[in-house]
Amino acid sequence: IKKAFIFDLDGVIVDTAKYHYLAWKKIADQLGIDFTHEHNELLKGVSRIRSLDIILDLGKIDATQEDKNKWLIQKNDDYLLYLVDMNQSEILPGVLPILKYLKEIKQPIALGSASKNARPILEKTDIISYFDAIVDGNDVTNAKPDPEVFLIAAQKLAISPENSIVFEDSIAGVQAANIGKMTSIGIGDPSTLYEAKYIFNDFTEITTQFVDTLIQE
Ligand code: B16
Ligand code: MG
Repeated sequence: IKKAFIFDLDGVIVDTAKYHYLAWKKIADQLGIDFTHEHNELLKGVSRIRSLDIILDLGKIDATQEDKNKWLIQKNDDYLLYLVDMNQSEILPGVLPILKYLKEIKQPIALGSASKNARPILEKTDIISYFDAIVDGNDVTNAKPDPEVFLIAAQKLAISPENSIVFEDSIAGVQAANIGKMTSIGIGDPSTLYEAKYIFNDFTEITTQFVDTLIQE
């Protein structure tokens, strides 16, 4: 049987979550908004525009569309600077062996990311060829926790949602997978990702045996 293995990008394949945080933090500091790592959890998996709104809400700031556009551009410019030197060494531990294993056993693989920068990141880290389908922030209208991004990914792989498995580091992404009736696998802190069906601290804890059981489930 074939299952769709759908990977989130930021925080699952690469640790770009830290770069998103730094770029947002700079804007929050400029605006005098207290923006902690805890607040940042709310931004994971969330679109760029929605992220800015969440930060402005934290500071109870009412901004014009013009200002918002300016900050959105600044955030992405700063974020892209962190990506300039990115290479395969930034792939999180344990991810590559699982991608290789899935390829070896001919299971379909997709990317399901909210990021509009997903393709360049997959190219820089030299793993784009593993993906049979790529669905990112440029392809969706509804952000996670809406399941749209994962549903399109499964559709592109011609696999039903029930036979789809989603690896996610964000609360919004785990909820999106659950709402889409997919098997959710949380990667990260169990105290934030408790809604996931399975939770692992990172990919080094995911074995090929576990992958096999997912396929048979
Ligand atoms: P961009 P993922 C998400 O990617 C990030 O988790 C989230 O923090 C970010 O705001 C969003 O992408 C948009 O990213 O600004 O690059 O378009 O986790 O869904 O892969
Ligand atoms: Mg993520």
